[in-house]
Amino acid sequence: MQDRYAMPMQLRCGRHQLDLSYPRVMGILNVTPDSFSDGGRHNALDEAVYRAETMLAEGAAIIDIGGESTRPGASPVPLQEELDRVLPVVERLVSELDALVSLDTSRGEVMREAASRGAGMINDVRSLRWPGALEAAAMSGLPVCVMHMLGEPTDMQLAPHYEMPIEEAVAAFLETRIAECEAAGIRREQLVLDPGFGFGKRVEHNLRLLNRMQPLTDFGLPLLAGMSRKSMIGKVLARPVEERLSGGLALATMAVERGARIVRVHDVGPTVDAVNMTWAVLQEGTDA
Ligand code: 7PM
Repeated sequence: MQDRYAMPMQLRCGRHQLDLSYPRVMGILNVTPDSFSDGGRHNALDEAVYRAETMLAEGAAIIDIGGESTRPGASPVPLQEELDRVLPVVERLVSELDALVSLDTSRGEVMREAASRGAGMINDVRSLRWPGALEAAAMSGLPVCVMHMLGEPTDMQLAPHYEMPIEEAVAAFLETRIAECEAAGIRREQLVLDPGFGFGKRVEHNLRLLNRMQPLTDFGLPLLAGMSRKSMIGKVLARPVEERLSGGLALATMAVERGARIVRVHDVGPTVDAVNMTWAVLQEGTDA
C-alpha cells in the first residue's frame, strides 16, 4: 500500500519555504479591537506582536492574522478598517520576527496590500469567491487555503442541510474551487485544502467530516484543519470556550492521523506536543 503520510509537500510562501512533509501548527492571531483587553499595559499592535512571538517560540510555523469578519453571524468590517487593523501587524511580524504570516481575508485589496508587505499565505474562508479575490491571489503567487463553507458567515449556521453525505459535498465543492483557482493561474501545488469545520455544519456534520477526512488527501494537496475551541467541542463535552483545550487536542490528533498537515489553533504549545507525538507514532510501521 502506498504510504499516505509520505507525500512530499512544499509550499512556496514568498521568502519562506514551508515544508509540509510533516504536520505543522498555525497559530491564530485575532486583531479585532476587543482582542486586546489587557488593561492597557500595551497598545494593540505591541500586544499582537507579543502574542505572535510567544506562538512562534511555542513552535508555530505560521501565524494566521484575521479580523472578526469570518465568525458565524458577523457582518463584514469596512475595507479601510480591515486594512488598518491587519497591515501594521503584517509589517511588524515580517520585519521584526521574520514570521511566515497568513492572512485570513476574503478581500483582494487586503491580499494585495498584505502580499506587498511580506505576507506568505492567503487563508480565505470564502475560497476566493468575492470579486477580485481570485485575481489578487493569483497575482501574489502565494499559496491559498481553499475552505469549504455552506452559505455565508451571516447565515451559515441557521439550518445547514446537505443533500448528500457531508464528506462528498465537501469534496465536490473543493474540486470545483481547485479548478477555478487553476483556471485563474494559481498553481495547483500552491493550494491547501480545508474541510471548513464549523462553517455551515451541525455538530454531527463536523464529527463525521473529521472521521471521514482521510479521502480528502486523494487530491494530493496538503490538508488544513481548524477546530480549535469550536462549538463542536462545546456541544459534545458541554464546555464553555475557555475549557475546550483537551477536546481540541483530541481533535488535532485525529486530524493529523487522518492526513492533516496544518492544524490551525489558539493553543500552540500544547498542540505542537500533541501533533508531534501523534506524528512520531505514525512514522513507525507505515510503509515508506
Ligand atoms: C467564531 C467561530 C469565531 C469560528 C471564530 C471562528 C477557520 C478559518 C476561522 C478554519 C480556516 C476560528 C473561526 N476558522 N480558516 N478561520 N479554517 N482555513 O475558530 O477552520 O477562528 S474563524
